[in-house]
Amino acid sequence: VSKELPSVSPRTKTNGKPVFTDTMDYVLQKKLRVWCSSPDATWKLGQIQSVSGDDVEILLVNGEVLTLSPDRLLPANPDILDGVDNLIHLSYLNEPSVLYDLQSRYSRDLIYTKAGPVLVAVNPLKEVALYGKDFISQYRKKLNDDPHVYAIADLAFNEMRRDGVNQSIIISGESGAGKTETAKIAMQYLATLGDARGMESEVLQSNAILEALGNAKTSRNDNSSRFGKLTEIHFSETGKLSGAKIQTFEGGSKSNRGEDALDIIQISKEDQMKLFSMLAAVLWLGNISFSVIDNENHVEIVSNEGLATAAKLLGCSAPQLMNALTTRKIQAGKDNIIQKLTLTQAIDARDALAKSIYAHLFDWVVEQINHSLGTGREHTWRSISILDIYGFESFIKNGFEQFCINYANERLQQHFNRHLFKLEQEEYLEDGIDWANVEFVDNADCLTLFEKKPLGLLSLLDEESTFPKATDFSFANKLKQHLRGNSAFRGEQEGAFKICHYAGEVTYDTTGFLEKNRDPLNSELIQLLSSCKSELPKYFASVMVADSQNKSTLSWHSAFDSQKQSVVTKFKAQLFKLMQQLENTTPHFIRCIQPNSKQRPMLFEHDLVSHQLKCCGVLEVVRISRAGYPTRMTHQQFAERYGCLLLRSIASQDPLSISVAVLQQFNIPPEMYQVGYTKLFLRTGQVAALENAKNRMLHGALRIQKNFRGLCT
Ligand code: AOV
Ligand code: MG
Repeated sequence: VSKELPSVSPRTKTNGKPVFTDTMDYVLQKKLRVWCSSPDATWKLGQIQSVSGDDVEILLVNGEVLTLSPDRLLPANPDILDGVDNLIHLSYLNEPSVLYDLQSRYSRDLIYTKAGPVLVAVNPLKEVALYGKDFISQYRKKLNDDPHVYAIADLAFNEMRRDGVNQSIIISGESGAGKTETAKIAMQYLATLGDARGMESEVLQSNAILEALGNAKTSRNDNSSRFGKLTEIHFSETGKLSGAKIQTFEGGSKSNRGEDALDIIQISKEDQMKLFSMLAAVLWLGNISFSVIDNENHVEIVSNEGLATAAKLLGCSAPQLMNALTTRKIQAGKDNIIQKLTLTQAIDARDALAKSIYAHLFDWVVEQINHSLGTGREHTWRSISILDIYGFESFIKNGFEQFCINYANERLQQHFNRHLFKLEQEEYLEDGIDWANVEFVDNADCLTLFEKKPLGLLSLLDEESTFPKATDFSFANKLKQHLRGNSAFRGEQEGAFKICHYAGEVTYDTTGFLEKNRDPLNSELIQLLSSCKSELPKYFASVMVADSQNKSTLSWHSAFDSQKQSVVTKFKAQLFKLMQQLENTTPHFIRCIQPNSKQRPMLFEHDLVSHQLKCCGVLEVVRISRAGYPTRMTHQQFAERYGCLLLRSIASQDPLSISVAVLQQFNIPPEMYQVGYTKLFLRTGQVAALENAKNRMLHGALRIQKNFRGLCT
């Protein structure tokens, strides 16, 4: 956070210079290729045939002829730009052009494309021949410059060694988009690079263990991670792998699947037994059922195997476990009275206990893995962190989980924006050009909406969660009352509210917010765990108490009575810690895209992809670039490509003079380019204009000189 970053303001001024005014006029006038929007929300490619008034006649690729008004058209790129490997090279950066580019690459198994400095990875949903030792060595030796996760990992590694600065690879995208696979591919590259025998497979094995415990099948992904993960790979000063460390972040609910065989090479037999007995306890807890005993809906446990076996595995007596699940102590004056739980309360208590054991068990496994991957073999110097985190979510119905996930994504998006903006500035500054007119979009309003004290979403949620009489409805009303003036907030119908996120508006249903925000584990359950004879439950209880004690100034009884931290407060603290860690690294971004909703290879659904490109901010990066100078060519490259078009010879033959002469000859307006020390920076559309001029001149030349060959490259 302490890093010096440019101030971020929602500036859209362009110093009065037009950025993108007459493109369509130009396209119409020159009868160029266009995208035609059709009623079914797809785009069709065609060539303008004639223009009369508001009627534009277009010949489509399939031979069909359409007549449309210009507002249904967007400029298409010249065909030399078909399937470019960096979207920044497109002269026209509109939605159909970006989709067409990604799709045409995807159909050739080119699943990686750059969007400026960001890597876009479209999930192939099948095996693609892009990985393994040969590819790793190609990227290491710079023999392959196709965009790739390996190239990103290689860049991070080189920058780490060159600058002595920790790096991060931040992977985001929606469920099933390929984040975890991408993270593994990056790890594979880095582990191979590190070249320390044995260690490589250990790092990769840690994924298998965590996936066995932390993944579950969902409708979107057969192997969906239910946790966010930051894997730090440590290196010695000589670039050798020296260790690894894993941190996990909880998003919403956890899966309770534990029956998979675990491949736990690094954990002792004794610890494996502890792990398995806790997994078994969680499963047996799930088998405990209750029966209602009176007309107030109070319950007792149906005497079954579940209770006895779970108690035995936890190391407590069956009556102890039964009391913890069916009663609650309430303080009345100086006395404690025992209150019986209702059926719903008892079921909640049972599930809370199972989930909590599972969550703490997961954290304990992470600790064990970290212990065995710990540094020590080689002296640790710097690290590369790989973040595999849940992406922005927007469903028909959105609840507390989406609220937390999207809040985290707002924070990450801010990091992303600031960094990319900074990079952009740095490149302009390095080449000595005026950069003051780069647009920038900011999500500070939305973050303020979440974090402002005392009148922000998180504070208001916490406040309402402590009122015993509060309901999800009263919470929604409270938000409306206090946040109405905020530009990123909208009140909705009863029990709902809307947030304007960077990736679009999301309506949240407040049902369950208060309950989910309260720590579900009551003191009976913590006390039960602490009185168990088995080692792990006791350990979990001590962790819970330590967690809820703020800097351990409180006795442990008051700790879980009054100082329990809410779920969002803990979530925010975790997120801030993560952001702080990331701020101290040089970030590299990978945005994963799910190509279709059927988990089928070779199928590319435009709507779905386009939505994700917006959500993960790819269009935004592209837009930022468009406001700047997306085309960068060295004077040398530019002179080679367009120098042949010069009609008059010029005095100096150096590339810079040739470039400037070309720009002048074609009357490229001065606000459309900037001449840097080494490169020429061009605004969007300018390369297309030059290409067009070049083609016309070449065709003219062809007519004159039939055997014309290779005058220009
Ligand atoms: P996720 O991590 O983004 O979802 P995964 O990484 O688990 O998604 O990918 C989902 C599935 O897509 C994998 O199980 C593979 O079958 C396939 N896949 C992804 N990337 C590749 C690739 N590069 N090559 C081949 N197959 C791939 V979630 O964890 O649900 O947010 O919570
Ligand atoms: Mg995953």
